[in-house]
Formats: sequence, structure tokens, C-alpha cells
Amino acid sequence: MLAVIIPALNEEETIVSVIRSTAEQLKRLNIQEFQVLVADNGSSDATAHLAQEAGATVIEAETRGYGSACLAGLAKNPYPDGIVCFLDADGADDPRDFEALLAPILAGDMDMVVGSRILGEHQGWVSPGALTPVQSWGNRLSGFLLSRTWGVSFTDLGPFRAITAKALQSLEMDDKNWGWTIQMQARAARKGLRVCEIPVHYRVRQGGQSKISGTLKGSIAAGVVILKTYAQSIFWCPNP
Ligand SMILES: Nc1nc2c(ncn2[C@@H]2O[C@H](COP(=O)(O)OP(=O)(O)O)[C@@H](O)[C@H]2O)c(=O)[nH]1
Ligand SMILES: [Mg+2]
Repeated sequence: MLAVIIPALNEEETIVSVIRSTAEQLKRLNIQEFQVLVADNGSSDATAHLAQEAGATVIEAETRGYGSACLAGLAKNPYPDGIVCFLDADGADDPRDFEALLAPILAGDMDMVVGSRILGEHQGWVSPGALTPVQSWGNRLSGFLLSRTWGVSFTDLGPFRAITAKALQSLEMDDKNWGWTIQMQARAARKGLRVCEIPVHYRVRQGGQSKISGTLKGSIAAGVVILKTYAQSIFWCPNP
């Protein structure tokens, strides 16, 4: 009933522990029926091989990009009536937060729950250096824009999130890159879905190299894409 989609690009140092601790946490929560889908789009290292050995289903995404990998994983979701979770492959998200993330959906109270690293930070949970200042302020700004536009309460565009497969399908997601997270939140808000966020732990990546926030150029480029996706979402016409 639960699909966990992990977009991964050259994450051989961390992918195995992310898959193992995900499976461990889900079993601890008594969730027996789940599938871990690693969406790899052309890693040149051993990511795909190691992910498969660790028990995940590996999906080859044809086009580069974070959203593109998430879409490729989603296309192979075996549970169309279940729940879909996303988390990163670098070990920055903590699978121990699955419990808090899933609880409101399992209780039937929410359609989507986003893990906020900013809320975690306020409680001293974010390791120093895990979120760069540019990332932190960029995400806060995005949350502010979403809140002002649709009256939802978001502080972050965190990658670790859970949503019912049905709700996700209704959002007609199509962003192929770094607009993926804001597109999901903006469209969910625009559609009037039941959404909330919870504080999550966030760590420095556990190995390998950052593809985005590690450089100022990467952060600015992602910021521009995120703002553009927000603006496009205002004009999105959902199917009734
Ligand atoms: N499949 C795929 N995954 C990507 C791509 N770019 C980044 N990722 C993954 O997306 C996640 C977030 O990227 P990361 O480099 O950690 O960004 P940061 O946290 O801002 O430094 C990681 O799991 C990456 O492996 C991409 O083009 N394709
Ligand atoms: Mg990361």
C-alpha cells in the first residue's frame, strides 16, 4: 500500500543505507506492504546496482532532472489506491520521521504531509550546515508565497513528504526538475486538498556530492525555476 520513491543521481555512498533504514522503519511501523522505487537517471557510479542489491526496484528515468526521476518512479507505482512517499537518496532525510509523516494520512485526516526542515530547525533538529542560508531563506520565501496566495501554512519545500496516490494523480504533476516540490504544494493548495507540514530531522548529506545547494550558482538556478513554477501554478486549471 506504500510506494517510496527515491530520486537518485550518483549516490553510491548513501543509497544502501537510505533503502535499508527506510525498510527498517516501515517494518517497525507494521507496514508490510511497501515497495522502494529508486528512480535513477543515468548514474555513472554503482547507484543502480547497489540499490537493486539492497532490495529496491530500480527505474531508469530517461530525462535528467529531479522531477523527471520522481515522475518515472510514479509511473511504476504499484499501489494506485495507496500512499506515495518521496525522500532523497543522500541520507539527509531521516527515515525515522516516516512515523510522524504518515500518521495524519493513515488516520484519514490529511491528503498530503510535507516534512518541514525549517520547523525542525527551530527546535534545534537540523544539523549545522545541513541547510545553507540561501536554501533556508529561499524555502521560507516559497512558503510565504504559498501561504499568501492560497492561505495554506507552509514553511518549507522539503523533499521528504507523503501523499495519497489518488491526491497526487489529481495534481497532474509535470515538472521535470527542481520545480517538483513547489508544484506539488501549490497545486495541492489550489485544489483545496487537506495539507499540513510536520517538523522533520535534516542532516548534512551522508556522503557523495550535492547536485544543487552545494554551489551558489546551483541554488540560484533552482530558485529561479521554483519561482517560475510558483507563478505558473497560479494559472493552472485543475480538472474538476
Ligand atoms: N534521478 C535524479 N536525481 C537527482 C537529480 N539531481 C539530483 N537528484 C537527487 O535528488 C536528491 C537531491 O539532490 P541533492 O544533490 O542532495 O541536492 P541538495 O540537497 O540541495 O544538495 C538526491 O537524492 C539526488 O541524488 C537528477 O537529475 N536525477
Ligand atoms: Mg541533499
